[in-house]
Amino acid sequence: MNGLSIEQSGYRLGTIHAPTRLEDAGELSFEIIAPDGRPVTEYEASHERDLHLVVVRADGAEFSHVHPELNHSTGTWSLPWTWKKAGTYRVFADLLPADSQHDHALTLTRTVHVAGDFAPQTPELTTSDSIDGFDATISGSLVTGDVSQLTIAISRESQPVTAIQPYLGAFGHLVALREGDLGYLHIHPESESPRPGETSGPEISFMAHAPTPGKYLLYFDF
Ligand SMILES: [Cu+2]
Repeated sequence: MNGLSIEQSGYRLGTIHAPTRLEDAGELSFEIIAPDGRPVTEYEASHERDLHLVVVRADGAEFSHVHPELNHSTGTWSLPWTWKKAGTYRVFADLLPADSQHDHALTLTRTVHVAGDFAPQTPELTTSDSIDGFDATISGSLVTGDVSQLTIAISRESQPVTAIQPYLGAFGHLVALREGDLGYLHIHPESESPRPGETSGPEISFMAHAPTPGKYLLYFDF
């Protein structure tokens, strides 16, 4: 299972610097430290970005998938940041150092605490959700220890949405975390990479591998 450690293959996620109080507008920054102790400055892009940052509150109720900027001379990644809710967060950095021998991304993670009133939530088991007038419904079942197909259908005002545009080199990005330890699942889109000008919809399919029984938190960007 990926995404359970600060370190993977000798690469390490350094200290996360971020605002310490709720609603303070500041910056979140960090470095990826190479096995030789220096910050990594060269990366290999995947899904059009050198690094994908996922920030999730430990109860699953807060989620963001963002793309910080790299200072190429210092190796520091940063982006404007404001904490909106208190609690304990897990920060995941998904990246592939250019000089590594690996052909798949590393997922490094750290815990960050945000002080304030915190009432943990229990995400409901549901197969649908809505945002900005779009409805998403997921079908398919995760099968323990096997690869399962998950399909997400997007509609708007009960009409199927058939003009989904590519975003970061795919028609959608699914992040799946195991409830309990927030282990980070490998998810692959089922379709080929979009060609220029190509659109898709209303269904986007993924292949997911769930190593253990239990509940999984799924987040879909499109
Ligand atoms: Cu990303």
